[in-house]
Amino acid sequence: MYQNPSTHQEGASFKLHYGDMTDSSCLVKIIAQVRPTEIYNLAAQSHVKISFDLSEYTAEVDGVGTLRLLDAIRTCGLEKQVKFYQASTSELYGKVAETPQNEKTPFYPRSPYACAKMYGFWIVINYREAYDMFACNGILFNHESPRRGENFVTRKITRTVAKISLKQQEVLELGNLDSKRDWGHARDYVEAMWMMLQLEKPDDFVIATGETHSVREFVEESFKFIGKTIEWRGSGVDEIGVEKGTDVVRVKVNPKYFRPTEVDLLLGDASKAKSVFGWTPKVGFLDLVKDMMTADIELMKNNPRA
Ligand code: G4F
Repeated sequence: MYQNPSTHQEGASFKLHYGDMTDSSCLVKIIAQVRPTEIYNLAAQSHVKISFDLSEYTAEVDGVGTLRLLDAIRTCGLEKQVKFYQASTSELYGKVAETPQNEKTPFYPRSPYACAKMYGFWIVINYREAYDMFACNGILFNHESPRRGENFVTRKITRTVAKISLKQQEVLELGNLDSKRDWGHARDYVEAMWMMLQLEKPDDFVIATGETHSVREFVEESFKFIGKTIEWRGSGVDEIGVEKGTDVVRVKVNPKYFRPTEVDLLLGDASKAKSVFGWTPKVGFLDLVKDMMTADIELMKNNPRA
């Protein structure tokens, strides 16, 4: 089911239905028609910075939307047949109480997005306990791939660095270079979502790599991939990244990308997922950068306007 209306394709191995997380009756109709055995609730306004501008909408879709979907399952009388996956998030840890973060770490959300997801997290647990539903929270740390939206930091970096390598662009503008994330590959994380729903008993799990890297390191590794070394000069909003050997400015800080409240450091401990269903990530940080850079160079070569 999609958050926004999209096409309805006949004859494909999947079918897309029009749907909207703010419209209960359409959720009921789709579930009644499809009678699914598994539902993965990945629908969200998922951009943290945008959630400060669209705070009420984000609460509607990410928070109350989760409730609507759970209620739609009950309205269709399918609460004993459907297994439900909720895309919970490491953003719940926000201003972290401990490092690394695990399933027992207290939450301290730092954005309207994280506050909405906190409601989603708890309503899933409440419906699991109240109605004996098979409902799991996957507390996924950042997961990236060449399909990542272009306004998230990893993809913004790999797209721009790919354009710089092809001389289609000169400089990359970013916000906070020092924030640290536990970045994994989306392919590994989707497998973990599915594995959660194959368990005998529903539960909540952290999915993470157990490694953390700064935005600055992601930039450095992306430039390394195209054979350029970045040297940092200055500090704060005046910091720049210059290309070693040529002194061409390649990275600038633009405060418009700062958030009113930031999440400085995320690092997950996925040992529960490992011990309960044997999940470990296959793709490490450098291979993730490589995969995204390779795909974006190919994309920009074939379509410089992309
Ligand atoms: O890539 P980001 O926008 O991802 P963020 O905020 O960590 O959220 C993503 O991961 C969460 C899982 O933990 C999901 F729940 C959520 O839906 C989303 O998928 O930003 C990562 C970091 C932030 O600290 C941000 O301030 O990068 C910093 N950053 C620095 N410059 C930037 C930029 N982020 C963006 N989007 N754009 C910049 O220019």
